[in-house]
Amino acid sequence: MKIALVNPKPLEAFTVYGPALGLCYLSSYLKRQGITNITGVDLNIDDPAGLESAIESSDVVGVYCSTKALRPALDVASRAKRAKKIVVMGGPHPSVLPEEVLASPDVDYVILSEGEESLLALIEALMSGGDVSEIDGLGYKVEGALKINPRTRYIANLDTIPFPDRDLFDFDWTKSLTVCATRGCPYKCANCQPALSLQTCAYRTRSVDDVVDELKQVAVGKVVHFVDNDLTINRKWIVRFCERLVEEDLNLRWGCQGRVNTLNKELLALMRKAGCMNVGIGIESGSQELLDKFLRKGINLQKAEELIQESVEVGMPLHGWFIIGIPTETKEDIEKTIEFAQSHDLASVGFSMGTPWPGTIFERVARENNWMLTDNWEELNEKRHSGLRTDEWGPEDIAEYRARIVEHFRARAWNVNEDDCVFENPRWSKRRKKAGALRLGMEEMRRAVRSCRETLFRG
Ligand code: B12
Ligand code: SF4
Repeated sequence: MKIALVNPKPLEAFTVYGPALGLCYLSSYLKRQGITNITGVDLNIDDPAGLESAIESSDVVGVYCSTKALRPALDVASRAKRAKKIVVMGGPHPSVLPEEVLASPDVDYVILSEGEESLLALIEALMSGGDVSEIDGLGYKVEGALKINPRTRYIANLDTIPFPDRDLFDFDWTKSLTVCATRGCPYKCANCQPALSLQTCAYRTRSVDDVVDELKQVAVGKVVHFVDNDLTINRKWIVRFCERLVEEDLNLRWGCQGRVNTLNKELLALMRKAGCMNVGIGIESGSQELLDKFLRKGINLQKAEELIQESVEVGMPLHGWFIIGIPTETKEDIEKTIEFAQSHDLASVGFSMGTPWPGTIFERVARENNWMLTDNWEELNEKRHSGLRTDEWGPEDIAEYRARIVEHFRARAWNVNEDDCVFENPRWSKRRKKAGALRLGMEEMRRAVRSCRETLFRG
C-alpha cells in the first residue's frame, strides 16, 4: 500500500523551522513494520505541483490538521477524494473535534491524538480487508453515520518508537532541528487542556540514552529545538539529561520550554552548562488571582520574580510568555500583566491575545457567556487580535493595549518584532556578548536564540 503524508500550509504563513515531526514519526513507525512506500509533501516548503503527483501515486493520503490549517487540510482531502483515494486526518484539530472533520465527505477516517499505533492498525486493516471498528482512537463512517472510538491507550514506552523519519521532507537547508523527548502534559491550563492532541496524553519521557543517541545521530552542527510542552517536568530526568550532555561533550546548543514551578537556580545553571540557550516560561498573567482561579496555571508570581532574578545570576536567558484578553480578566488585570512583563529582567517577552482554541476551558467559558466573536476558526489569530468581547473589554481595547506594549518596548530600545508581538531585551544582548560562553559568533548566537525562542511555541 502506498501512502502520502501531507502537511498543509495554513492560510497565514508561519515561519517554519523544521518538519512536521508528527508525520515523521508516523512514517518511521510504518516503515519499521514494512510499509515503506511513503511520500511526504510539506506545502510550506515544497512546490505545490508535487502534491498532485504524490496523491496520484498513493492509495492512502494522511493529512496533518491544526485548527489554523483546517481549510487547507480539507482542500488537500478534497483533491485526494477527487482522485478516489482513502483520506485519513490527524493532529490537533481532529483530535479535539473529530466529528466536525469526519463530517466532511472528503474525509474517510480521523485519528485522535497519538497516531502511530492506530494508523498502523488502520493501514493493516485496509490491506487485509479487516474490521476497523475496534481500532483505538479511530473515527470512521458506517453507511454515512459517524463513529468515534475514544482514545484509551497511549504508547507506554516511548523508546519503542523509532526515531522520526527526517528524510520524509527536505529540511537539509535549515540549521535547526526539532526533537521531541517527552509526550503529554500533567497540567490542565485553561488556555490549553484538554484540547490539544499530545497534551491530552499521560506524561511520559523517553530514556535519556534514547534521546542522546538520536542527538548524536542528527544534531551535530544544528541548533536543537525541543518541541516538548515542558522538558523540565521530571526533575530527575532533566538533571540526568543535562549531566549526560556535559559528560558526552556534544557541544550542543538547544532551547526548550520550562515552567516557573519546575525550574530553579541550580537547574538553570546546569542547563546552561549543558548548552541550553533559552528557556520559555508561560507566566501568562500579572494577576495571581486570574492565574489561580481561571487559568489554573499552578504557578506563583513571586516565584516567577525570583526565578527571573536567578536566571540573571546564572546567565540563562528566559523568554516570558504573556496573554492579554483572557475570559474573566479585568482591565486592571491586563495592566498588571503589562507591568509585570515590562518591569522584570526577562531576556525576551512575547504576548498573545487570548484565543479560544477549540476544546479549551477558554472556549467553553467564552461560549457560555456569549463572548465569542466568531465561530470561524480561521479568524482566530492569537498574535494579532482578540476573538472575544467580554463585559469588560472588546477587541478594540485589546488592540489598544497591544499598540501600547509595542510602543513601550520600542521607546526603550528593545528589539521589536511587531508582527509576532515579541520583544528582546537589550540588556540581555550585552550579557550574552559578555558571556560568549557558547563559543558562537554573535550573529550566529543571535539567530540561534531567536529561532529557538520562536520555534519553542508556548507549551
Ligand atoms: C513545533 C510547533 C509549532 C511550529 C511548527 C514547526 C514544525 N513544523 O514543527 C510553529 C512554530 C511553526 C508552530 C506554529 C503554530 N502553532 Co504550533 N506547535 C508546535 C508544538 C510545540 C509541537 C508540535 C510537534 O512537533 N509535536 C510533536 C509531535 C510528535 O506530535 P503531533 O504533531 O501532535 O503529532 C502526533 C499526533 O498529533 C498525530 N498526528 C499528527 N499528524 C497526523 C496526521 C495523520 C494522518 C494522523 C493519522 C495522525 C497525526 O500523530 C503524531 C504522532 O503521535 C505543538 C505543541 C505540542 N506539544 O504538540 C504546538 C501546537 C501544535 N501549535 C499550536 C498553535 C496554536 C500554533 C499557531 C496557531 C500559533 C500562532 N503563532 O498563532 C501556529 C499555527 C501553525 C500551523 N501550522 O497551524 C497549537 C495547535 C492548536 C490547534 N487546535 O490547532 C499547539 C497544539 C500548541 C498549543 N498548546 O496550543 N507550531
Ligand atoms: S499550557 Fe503547557 S503546561 Fe499548560 S496544559 Fe498546555 S501544555 Fe500543559
